[in-house]
Amino acid sequence: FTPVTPQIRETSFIEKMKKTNRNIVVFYGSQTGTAEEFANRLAKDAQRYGMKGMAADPEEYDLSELSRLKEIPNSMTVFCMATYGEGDPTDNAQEFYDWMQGTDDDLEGVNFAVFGLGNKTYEHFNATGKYTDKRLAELGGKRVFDLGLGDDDINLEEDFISWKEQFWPAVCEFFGVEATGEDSSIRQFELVVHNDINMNQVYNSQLREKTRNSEIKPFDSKNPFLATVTGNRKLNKGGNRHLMHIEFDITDSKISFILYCINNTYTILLFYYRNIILYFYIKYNFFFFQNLNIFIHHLIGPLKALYQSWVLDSERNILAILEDLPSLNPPIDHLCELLPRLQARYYSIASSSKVYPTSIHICAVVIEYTTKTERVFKGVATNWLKNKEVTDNGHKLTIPMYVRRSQFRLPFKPSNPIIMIGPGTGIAPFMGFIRERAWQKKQGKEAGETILYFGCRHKNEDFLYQQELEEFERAGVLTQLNVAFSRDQEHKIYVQHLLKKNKEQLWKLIHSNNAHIYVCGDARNMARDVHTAFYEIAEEVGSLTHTQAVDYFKKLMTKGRYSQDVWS
Ligand code: 2AM
Repeated sequence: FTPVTPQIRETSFIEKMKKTNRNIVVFYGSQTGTAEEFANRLAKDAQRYGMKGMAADPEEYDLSELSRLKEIPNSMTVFCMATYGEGDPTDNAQEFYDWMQGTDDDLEGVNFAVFGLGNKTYEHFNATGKYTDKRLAELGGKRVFDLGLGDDDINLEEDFISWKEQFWPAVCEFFGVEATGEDSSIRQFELVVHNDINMNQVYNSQLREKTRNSEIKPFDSKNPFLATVTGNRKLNKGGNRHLMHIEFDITDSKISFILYCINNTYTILLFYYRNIILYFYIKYNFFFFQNLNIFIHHLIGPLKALYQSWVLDSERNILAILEDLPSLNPPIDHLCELLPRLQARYYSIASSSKVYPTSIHICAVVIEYTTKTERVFKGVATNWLKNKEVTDNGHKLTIPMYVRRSQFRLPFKPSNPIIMIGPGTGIAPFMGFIRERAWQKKQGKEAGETILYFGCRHKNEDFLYQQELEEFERAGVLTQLNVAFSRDQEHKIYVQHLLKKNKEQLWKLIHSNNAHIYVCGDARNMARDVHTAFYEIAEEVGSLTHTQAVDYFKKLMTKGRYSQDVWS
């Protein structure tokens, strides 16, 4: 498949819009691709209303030109902005975000709308979308339609569609235009049959190392480092799951990890490219379900409940839909357009750059289960990683990756006590923390109390890094190792139950000794229940009211003394 229009680099979006005769630009702050996909859909929708749109990565354009948008008649800009981590913008929107904070440009005459992508299980729900909407208005921009707040915890796709359904009529009214009623027919791809082709020139999904023209620029999502896999082992002893520990060699990468990683953990990112999508499509039988909306939203119209149960709850991916609805027979070029780009995956780093400066370790659980329609669902990234065996026959297996900075880091002063809570693979960053504390101790620094709360199903099955943890405890690096085995007895024992048991000690560490709390793992249940346990401790031992307790931990968070690295 060949893209219809060749890519031309142009950093002025205004010039590009003028040259290509467009009047709507949809910028996306996207980390995992959803905001990017929404932006593409909005840009495409525009032609239904006789307008012409383009989606754009803010990192690739000079956003300080925003005030010039009014040079284009009947123009507007839309921002699809995802919020990440502790209310942060995505990497590709960081520069734009900084610009908004610092600028006093006059945006009078610039028409805009914002759709935010967030998740209610996180404290700073949609902070970036809210800020963008507020700031553009403060600078004098004209809000054409109200801010949309998508919640990924429930159904982000539905939130987006509902917003979009009201957004376009508002835009039409604003510009005094009417819908043409025609669906877009412009294709991004076209099917070309090549009869005579040199197979050596066919992309076979192997990434080749690019010659880097700048030694200073760090590796990033658009320019990943190809790291060699130097270790891959199963961590659990039994059970039918596969928990893995993988090691990558980053020698020669000059990765900033080595330069900046003082007391920091990092999040590692692995990813793929669009080109191998069909390969995965066949091999792994996977797909993001949201994209199917484009297909079947028209089919089922208002029957959202049916969509929820037949597609989402039954986890039917594109392949399953095509199998189960044989009358759906989309042309392959159209299908290609609907397939989302494979996205980068983030993992917490389980190693410390102090101890292993040239390697990075991660720990992850391989996703595999049977869906309601009796199909086997295999997580793409974890199954891909699982099969990355270390071979010594001279053929090196590599993985494209880069490292991004994370807020999740050890306290600046090694003497501060730390309380780490990480059940399951939530242990990963703490292995890095503990190794770093061991290193600090060896350097003669006075390390404060180092307390770990880990949880797993069975002592003899999935007690990850058991041997290492017990050795750290014996050596006095880990001053307390608490493990909750949830299924070794009749009733469940979870990390928060153990926290409650040690409430006096914990409250003293937090309230009087300046302890830092870290929570890593499942966001939806564990992180919330742990939070509640801390409220109860503050109420029971510290005699605070519930409101005071909530306030107390909110303050700890803003001071960076209660950090979470959680996922749902
Ligand atoms: P379970 O699967 O037996 O319910 C790592 O996944 C560990 O976290 C498992 O032992 C799991 O127990 C436990 N876990 C599940 N839900 C939890 C929750 N809400 N809070 C804390 N731990 C939880």
